[in-house]
Amino acid sequence: MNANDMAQKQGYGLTADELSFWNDNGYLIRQNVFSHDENDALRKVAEDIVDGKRPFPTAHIDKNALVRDGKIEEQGIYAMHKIHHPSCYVQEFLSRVRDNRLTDPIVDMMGPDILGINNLFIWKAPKIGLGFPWHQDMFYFRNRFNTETTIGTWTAIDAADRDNGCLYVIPSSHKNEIHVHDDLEGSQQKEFKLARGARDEDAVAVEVEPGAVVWFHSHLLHKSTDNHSLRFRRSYVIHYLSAQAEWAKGDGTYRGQPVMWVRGQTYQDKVHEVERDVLPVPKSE
Ligand SMILES: O=C(O)CCC(=O)C(=O)O
Repeated sequence: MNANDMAQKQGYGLTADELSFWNDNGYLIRQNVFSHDENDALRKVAEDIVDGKRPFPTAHIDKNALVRDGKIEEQGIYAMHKIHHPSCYVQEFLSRVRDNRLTDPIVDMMGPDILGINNLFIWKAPKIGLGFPWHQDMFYFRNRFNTETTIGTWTAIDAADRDNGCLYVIPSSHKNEIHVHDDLEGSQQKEFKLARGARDEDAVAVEVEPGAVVWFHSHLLHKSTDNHSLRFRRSYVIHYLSAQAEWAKGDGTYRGQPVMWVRGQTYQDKVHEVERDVLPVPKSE
């Protein structure tokens, strides 16, 4: 039996050392989780969406803020910031969201019943790709869900390093409460706010090869920097929630962004979603 077969048989769950690192630091990195071909296939599907070759809601396609604000002119993937919720409409992305290589570790971190609550394919274009300021994902998610944590996975489609805008994390900051997040001036993506009190001197740069995955706790302070290189820095980010979580407000009749079943059971009186395929793209789009 080769190493891959062994992993399949045993699953991709955490080793005792990984679990201990996760508990202490609030993040975890694994290299070589996805192959070059797997990443390239996803990148191609994302580009087909931008090129209009795949049906996709235009409201979920965000251009780079500098292009959006007319400060520079770029076209196609060079003009892109992200596509939002691709797994709701595109099977290849849904399969990635449900891939055991991402979700087996999450079972060990937060239990067997898992929903997907957000996902985005990010382009950080050469020279103009904008970084994400220090933030904690729970600052955003707590408006929708009552839960101890959500868990993010960040897959490197390209190599990520200090030059092209890799992630930075502050180890153990997942033990912090949620910081105040302040508005920023200038051309920013709509979602960008800055966590007050996060210090660059406490940060670790997460430099990784294509195919690596970073798991991160939703209280973990993290950021990424602008892309100063001539290379793309693409990533696919997915956020997961335990199906034991509850809606922060009301009964979830107003859900905002779609919730997806990923694995395990779901519960009628909690955040609930049944196993289903991708959604049809709304006609008005
Ligand atoms: O990919 C990046 O540059 C940062 C992504 C991020 O911080 C997030 O999705 O929360």
